[in-house]
Amino acid sequence: MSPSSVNEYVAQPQPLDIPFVHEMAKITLCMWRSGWDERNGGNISCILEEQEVARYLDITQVQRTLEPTFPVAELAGMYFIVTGSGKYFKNVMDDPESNLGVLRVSADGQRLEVLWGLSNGAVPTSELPAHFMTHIERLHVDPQHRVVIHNHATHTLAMTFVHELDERQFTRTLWQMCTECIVVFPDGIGIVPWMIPGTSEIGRATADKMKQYRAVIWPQHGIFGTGNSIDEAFGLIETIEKAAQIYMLIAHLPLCQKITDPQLAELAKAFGVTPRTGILQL
Ligand code: 2HA
Ligand code: ZN
Repeated sequence: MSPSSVNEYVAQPQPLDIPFVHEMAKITLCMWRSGWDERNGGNISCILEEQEVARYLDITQVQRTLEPTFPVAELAGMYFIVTGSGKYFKNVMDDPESNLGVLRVSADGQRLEVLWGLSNGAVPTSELPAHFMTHIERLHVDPQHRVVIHNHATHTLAMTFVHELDERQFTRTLWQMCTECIVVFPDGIGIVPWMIPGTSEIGRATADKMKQYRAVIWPQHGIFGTGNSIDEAFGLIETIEKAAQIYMLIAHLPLCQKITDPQLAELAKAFGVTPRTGILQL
C-alpha cells in the first residue's frame, strides 16, 4: 500500500497561517517595538467578514459565550478579531491563540461567542466597550470602517500634559508640525476629558467623538485610531504621534519659521482635502 492511499490527515492551519491572525501578530509586535504598548498596554479590534473567518475556522463551533455589559445589538452576527485583556503585545507573535480571540456577536445581539483563541479562559480587551461603541459609530459614518487601535503613543501622551486640550487648538498645532498632517487627518482629532479607562462611560464618550473624528485622544493615557484597514488606522496614529514628537522636540525652543495657516489651506487644496472648518486662522 502506498502512503498516499492511507493518508487521511487534513492539515489544520497554524495560527500564523491565518492572514487575519498574522496581521494582528505583526502589528502588535510593531507597536510594542515602537514603545507604545508597555506591559499589557494597548488593544486592537478588527471587523472580519464571515467568509474570511469560515475559510480558516469552524464557525459552527462556539467555544464559550461572554455577556457584555454594554449594548452590542447593532453588531449582531458580526465577526471580530480582538486582543485579550491583560495580554502583552510583545507575546502575540509567539502565542497568538492565548493573546488574541475571534468573536461573533450572537444573532440576538446579547452575547459574544468565542470561536477561536483567548485560551485558558482569557477574555477580550478591557477596552471592549470603547472599541465596540466606536465600531458602531464609525460604521454609521463609513460602511467601509473595519479597525480600532488603541495604544499609549509616547509623544501624543506627553503632549497632553503641556498643550491645552482644546480640540481645535490641539489639531492646529499637530497640523503645523509636519506638512503631511493636514492631508492625513483633515477632520482633526477629538479629545475626551481624563476618565477612568475600561468603563462604559469612557467608551461612550470616545464613541460620541468618533461620530466626527477618526482619532480620539485620552489625555495622559493614549490614543484611539480607526480606519478601513490596520494599515490605515495605524498610519493615522503614527502620523499624529510623529507630529506630537516634533512638538515635544521644538515647543520649548525659539522658532525661526513655521508653516502658516494660509500655507496649510493651500496644501489642503493641492491635495484635495477639506480641513475641518474653524481650525485654521485665515
Ligand atoms: O489594558 O491600554 O487602556 C490595556 C490598556 C487599557
Ligand atoms: Zn490604554
